[in-house]
Amino acid sequence: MIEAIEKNLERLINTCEEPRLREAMLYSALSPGKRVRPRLFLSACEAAKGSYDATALDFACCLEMIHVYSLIHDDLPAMDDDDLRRGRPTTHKQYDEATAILAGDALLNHAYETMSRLCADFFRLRRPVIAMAIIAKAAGVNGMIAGQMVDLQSEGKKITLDDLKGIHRRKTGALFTAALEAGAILGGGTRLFVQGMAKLGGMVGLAFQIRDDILDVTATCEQIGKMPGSDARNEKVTYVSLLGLQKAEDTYKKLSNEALALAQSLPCRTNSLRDLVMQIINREK
Ligand code: GRG
Repeated sequence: MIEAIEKNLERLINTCEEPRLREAMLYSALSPGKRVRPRLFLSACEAAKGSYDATALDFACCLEMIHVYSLIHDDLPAMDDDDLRRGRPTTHKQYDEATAILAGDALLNHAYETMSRLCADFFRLRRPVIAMAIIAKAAGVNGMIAGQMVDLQSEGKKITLDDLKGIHRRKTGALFTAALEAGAILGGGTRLFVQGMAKLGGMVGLAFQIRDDILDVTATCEQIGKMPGSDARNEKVTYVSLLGLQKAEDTYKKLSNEALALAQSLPCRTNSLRDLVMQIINREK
């Protein structure tokens, strides 16, 4: 699945005709990421329909392009100012700030251009339109972008666990939820199935983010492909800084078990989603 996602990402980005822009987009998108969001999308589609097709693969790559844009912009000096991502220099370090901003903008726009083309091709079917609307909302002004705004505003401030959950829900959880919800919709899942998937996405997204908070203090640079300790350097409140490492681990384990139980209770047509949730939960990088 990862190979298919990466090949298709390359194909979609290669339609960009401007050489420097295309190179920076390819550099950022094809660097070794885990491809969690597109895999969740395709697994949800498989869970509903038994398989995925070329349209679903394009949709999944759009989610990854939106995610990569958010990483490029998050790493910029105006935001988290990071030098390393996925074990390589960040896009503004490899190129320059202007190119990184444009590569991020270009990936975001290319995602919507691609999804709207798919919707137009399927104009008699509502499912792709609904899937695109769900992804757009999750990435948008009340989703990931809002989460990032509040996250930046909260640096160095005292916030509560509920505030932190709100940041994680929008900054990280929104795209996870959208991946499973939109994938299940494109796969033709029933309303109840889609609701279950959305709930699972929220749980996996929060668990993933708590794990990220933990890895930032326990992992090595080689393991996570970026400098550990960046949360403390940026004075970010995290599960670890609020609860301490042990309680953060306990919360993470509890939430992971609940997510796994939910994944097991959903009537999936294939095992790929359950296996992927297990992999995400047990991740070491
Ligand atoms: C710039 C609008 C805007 C949003 C930025 C994604 C994000 C929001 C910031 C990245 C910083 C961060 C720690 C976000 C939490 C989500 C997260 C853990 C992102 C990294 O995702 P992975 O681990 O990365 O899936 P790979 O490289 O594997 O794709």
